[in-house]
Amino acid sequence: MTESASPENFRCGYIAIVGRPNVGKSTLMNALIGAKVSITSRKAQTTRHRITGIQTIDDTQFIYVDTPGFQTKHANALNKTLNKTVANTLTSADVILFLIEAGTFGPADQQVLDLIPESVPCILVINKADRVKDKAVLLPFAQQIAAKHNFAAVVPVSATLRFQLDGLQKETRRFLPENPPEFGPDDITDRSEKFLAAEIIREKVFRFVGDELPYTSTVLIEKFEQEGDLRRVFAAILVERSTHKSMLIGQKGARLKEISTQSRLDMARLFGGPVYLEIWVKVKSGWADNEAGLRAYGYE
Ligand SMILES: Nc1nc2c(ncn2[C@@H]2O[C@H](COP(=O)(O)OP(=O)(O)OP(=O)(O)O)[C@@H](O)[C@H]2O)c(=O)[nH]1
Ligand SMILES: [Mg+2]
Repeated sequence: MTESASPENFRCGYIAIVGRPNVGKSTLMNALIGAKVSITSRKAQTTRHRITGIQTIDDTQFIYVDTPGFQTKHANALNKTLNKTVANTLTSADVILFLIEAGTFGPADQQVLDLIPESVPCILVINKADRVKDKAVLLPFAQQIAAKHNFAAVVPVSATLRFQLDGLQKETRRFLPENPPEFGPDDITDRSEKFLAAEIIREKVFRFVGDELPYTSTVLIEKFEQEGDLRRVFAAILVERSTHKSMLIGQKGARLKEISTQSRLDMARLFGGPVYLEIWVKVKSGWADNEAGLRAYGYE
């Protein structure tokens, strides 16, 4: 063990990633830990759970907590729950990454900023810097936003291009307490493979089905088995109406096939082994006794 990795010097702590929907929180967390544990999409409201992404480098364990985008538009029960998740995550963090998009700061951003407790160090992360052609405008923008809160640092990044992520990590580390690691050196999340499997399928539904499908559709893993390296996953996508079901299944089952294939590939990559996947689409009302559905499967 090197001197810097001795238990006294080891740092470990919780880093909350917050911001309005769609600023790139999940993309950033995945880029930071180098694995895709949190799903992403072009649509707002992709993340619905608190998702932990863990990275251990030398003498530091970063425990990132990705959160749902803070909802300001609709006050339904789902959104209230999502917002509570964000608020709870903030108070238990050692450091907060407050994400915004380069060149944009609106009321939705301000509402998230208002939630951030003064007592927790907060880094202003200006994401999607790659979208700004004229980099000279970034500085005045950063200064203008930096004046709104007592930020511990301001870091422009690009999550997709992995620009400035090491700089962000260095800033973040300064605020982590001296603690021994909480997780194993190879752990990347505290979520189960079963949970991750459901999330991966939900991401494909988001990506391959247009805005017509209500975001309330959900994924249930009915069986998850492992035999040696092989995972067998039996999943159901629950929808509210039969029209939604045909939308998901597509012409001759083509869409469900695509969702299934892409999900299986992602799972195989993340779990590090072959995956057998069956997905059924079920209409929620009485779906438990209605096995009629189209089966899409694959084996590798
Ligand atoms: N150009 C560019 N696009 C990005 C960057 N980071 C994220 N995106 C895109 O922004 C969109 C939203 O990304 P997500 O990571 O799902 O955003 P989020 O903040 O987690 O969204 P919610 O979970 O819905 O709150 C996706 O289409 C990403 O590919 C970036 O650095 N540059
Ligand atoms: Mg997200």
